[in-house]
Amino acid sequence: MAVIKVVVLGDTEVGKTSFTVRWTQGTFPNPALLRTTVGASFDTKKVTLPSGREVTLSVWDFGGQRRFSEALKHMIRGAKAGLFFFDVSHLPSLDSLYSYWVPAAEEFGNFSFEDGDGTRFILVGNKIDLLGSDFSAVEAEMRRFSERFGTEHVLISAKTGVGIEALDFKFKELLDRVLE
Ligand code: G3D
Ligand code: MG
Repeated sequence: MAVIKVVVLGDTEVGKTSFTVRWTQGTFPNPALLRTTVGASFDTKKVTLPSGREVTLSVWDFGGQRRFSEALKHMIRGAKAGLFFFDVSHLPSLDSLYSYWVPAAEEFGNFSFEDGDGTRFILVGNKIDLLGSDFSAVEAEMRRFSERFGTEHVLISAKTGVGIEALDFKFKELLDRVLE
């Protein structure tokens, strides 16, 4: 079965590990475990795509600080698709996607957003459980990102699980398109 490398990119503390664990194992991780993430780690997940095709995802979650750029380079190289993660209750983490994580994907992963590689990524706004009921401002910001880079976007809470099923489905559709 084909193994597809997937990267989860974004600042520390935005919830990448919480999401990855929940997505691949179905549980919200114990906080004590989160702190042990050092460098990059990966989990695998067998999925059936909407087309019926079966693939194994190796989901790479970058746990290090930006300064560990050698590890980051290694992690991004060879990835076919990914998620750009930010914390909706802390918008500087969205700015970091523009200033650091998108350029890192272009430099280390040979993705070109000008040439349409945005279709290989989904922008994920995490922690909507902290946001109250008015998502319009953050949705406007997410649309702006998506229009610029050609991604799709979703709102989730890795903590409550809201939105994860929708993200899972969108991502499988994405994989069917990019693996053709
Ligand atoms: P990272 O892997 O991107 O660095 P983590 O982020 O998954 O380690 O999560 C960072 C902190 O955010 C953790 O809290 C985690 O429990 C919390 N978190 C992750 N996702 C959500 C979410 O959807 N909602 C809320 N409210 N919190 C979330 P601690 O306190 O353990 O540092
Ligand atoms: Mg982490």
